[in-house]
Amino acid sequence: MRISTLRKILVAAVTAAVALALLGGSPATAAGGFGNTAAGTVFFPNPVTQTGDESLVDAKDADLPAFASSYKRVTLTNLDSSGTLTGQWVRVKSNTGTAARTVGGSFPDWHRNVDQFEQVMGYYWVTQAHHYLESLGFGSTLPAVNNRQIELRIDQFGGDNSFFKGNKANITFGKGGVDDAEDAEVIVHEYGHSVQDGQVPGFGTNLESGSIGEGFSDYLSVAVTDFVAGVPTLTPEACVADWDSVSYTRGPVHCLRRLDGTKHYPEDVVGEVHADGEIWSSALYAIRGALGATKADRIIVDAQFDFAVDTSFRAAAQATVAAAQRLYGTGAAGAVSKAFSDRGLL
Ligand SMILES: [Ca+2]
Ligand SMILES: [Ca+2]
Ligand SMILES: [Ca+2]
Ligand SMILES: [Zn+2]
Repeated sequence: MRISTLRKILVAAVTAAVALALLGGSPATAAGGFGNTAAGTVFFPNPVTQTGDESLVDAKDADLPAFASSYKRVTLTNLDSSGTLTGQWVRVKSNTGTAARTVGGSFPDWHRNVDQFEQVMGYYWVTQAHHYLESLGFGSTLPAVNNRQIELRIDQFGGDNSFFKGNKANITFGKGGVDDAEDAEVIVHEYGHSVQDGQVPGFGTNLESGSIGEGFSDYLSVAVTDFVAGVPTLTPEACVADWDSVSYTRGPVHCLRRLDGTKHYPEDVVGEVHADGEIWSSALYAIRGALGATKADRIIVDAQFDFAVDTSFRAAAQATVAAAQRLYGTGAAGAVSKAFSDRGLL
């Protein structure tokens, strides 16, 4: 499914998804079972965004001095008591390399040249993505979203690709070019697919619904990294996967895709979900610009409960306008409607 050597494809390995309603997450769901924390080292969200240096290169996974300022010691939350990367919202299930384990209650200060670094990244950023949704009220004032334990396989695929299988709660990260799980925006992109699948099991069965899946996942990757690492950013906020994309984009600014494109429906449709997803993501980004992050993201995520698995752009846009009306009234609905109609989606 590679459309060019310069554009990475996050393959949507859509299978006949069995909707496993894993409400409550893992077998160890007993209340209080995931109350543990441990320190760990991550990129926050990736070294290009953190330094503003678009000239950084993978250098075969070497821990060069140029990366030193990008390592950040953080607290991993929602862990069980095993000392492994097993928690309420994510479990790292890695079949190669040594599985990360705490030493004296903390995960050692691993850097990018060892496999355990990407494992810690995957755990931390999926958990942060879930925290972001909780911070918006999902699971309290709004319905719960993705209330299950996502399973990650880290550095398990030699190609420069990441994807999900089955019910999309099972994500594999590749290690081609920059290891995919060294970039929080790649991690959260894949998590975005699991969010939609959690809301509408099997979501994304045709071109337009699949494009919405890619566009939302790109959008969520920026929304979460903005929330956790803050804005303004040293690289363009609208740029997705600033670090992973150095391996396959020419620059000078490296982006897998962007949220601020000018594509218009239907004339810019090319029939490929990632490319066409930029029409959708730019509408979501415009809603964020008009209403602010919190209101926009409550509307965008809440609307998705009402999407059909094979929704059209138009029907999904209408559902999003309806969510804006329901949550914030006519003014917000008008702003959302304008974002979609400006792009030919309404
Ligand atoms: Ca690495
Ligand atoms: Ca990569
Ligand atoms: Ca970015
Ligand atoms: Zn994707």
